[in-house]
Amino acid sequence: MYSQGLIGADGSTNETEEFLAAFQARIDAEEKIEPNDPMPAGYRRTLVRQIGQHAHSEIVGMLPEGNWNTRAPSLKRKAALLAKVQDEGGHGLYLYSAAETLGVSREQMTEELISGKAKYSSIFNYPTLNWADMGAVGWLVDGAAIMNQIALCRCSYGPYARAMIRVCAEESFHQRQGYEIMLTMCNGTKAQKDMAQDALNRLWWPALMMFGPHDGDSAHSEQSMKWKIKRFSNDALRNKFINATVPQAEFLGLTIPDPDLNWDDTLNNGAGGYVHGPIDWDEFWRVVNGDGVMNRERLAARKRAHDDGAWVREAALAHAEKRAARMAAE
Ligand code: BYC
Repeated sequence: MYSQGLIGADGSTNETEEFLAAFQARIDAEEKIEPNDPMPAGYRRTLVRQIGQHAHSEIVGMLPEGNWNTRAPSLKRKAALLAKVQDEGGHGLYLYSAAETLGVSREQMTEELISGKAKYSSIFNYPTLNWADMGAVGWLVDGAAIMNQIALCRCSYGPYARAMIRVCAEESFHQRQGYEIMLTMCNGTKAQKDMAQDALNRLWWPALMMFGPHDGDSAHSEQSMKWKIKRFSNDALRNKFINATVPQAEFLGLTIPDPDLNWDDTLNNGAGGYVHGPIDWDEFWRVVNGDGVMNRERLAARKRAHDDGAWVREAALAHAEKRAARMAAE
């Protein structure tokens, strides 16, 4: 059993029906899968893909907000923003570590990011143009991230699920931090409230796109839900997010930029829910495939950071070699 779940050089696997059924039975029984457990190659591949993309999103996600660290309007705002951006870096590191437990190296993942081969969340390819965007990013982007990640705390893969618990605690603080910026601006001057509305107008649709394509167009959802990597479909989470966020916009006195947004009493077993207007999927795929406003700049910034850090990696290696030589001599 333990030798199964391996991928041959030609991409084939040696998985028997019995092996796959035994694995599915563990998933169905809500057992957590741990790094040394046997697992189908497809399960491992899906996790490496998703956790890798998630890690990259956290790391690239530091850039749009890092852009405002030097221009925060007060010391208090600056301290909170710095801490938030550092938290995102920490999330990236937990996630790279979780992916490493599946046999992929951090170097390989980094190479795939800076070469443009790996995906990361589309949302981070939009620019942050003014201070209100810091409020809207915290409120909407971290809000969408939590909606997705709360479900991931129950992911069947143990290291990913455990990483998500701490990430969610921090993201929920980030969301409140963003909402509080929006609240302050909406209670400020007319110009400030207009900035808040403008940020919502620009970031609403990209935030909805964070949840991925509609269920019928989502290549991986069905299998990922069967393996309990995903607990909810893309549309289900998007709808939960809209239902939670519209009342928050109303409290701010802001208008959701969707003329087709409608309440439907019959949804969610009679509890009701919003129905949203059409999402521009052409824009989504353009951004995902590298042609958004900020894609090139984001990758260039990551590459620059990697190149600038070369001396640290070299020094750490030289130190490790010196230490090993000293230990060998003792
Ligand atoms: N952007 O079959 P589907 C954060 C890709 S960071 C780009 O539905 P899946 C934060 C998808 O990868 C938030 N690509 O895929 C950080 C797939 O392509 P491949 C990041 C997207 O995996 C700093 C293809 O489209 N959160 O929280 O079943 C500051 C087909 O999609 C996107 C996560 O990564 C997108 N929006 O479902 C603030 C959460 N959507 O791989 C906040 C973990 C889809 O076949 N990830 N694609 O080439 C997930 O939950 C799932 O991977 C997704 C997509 C729901 C995103």
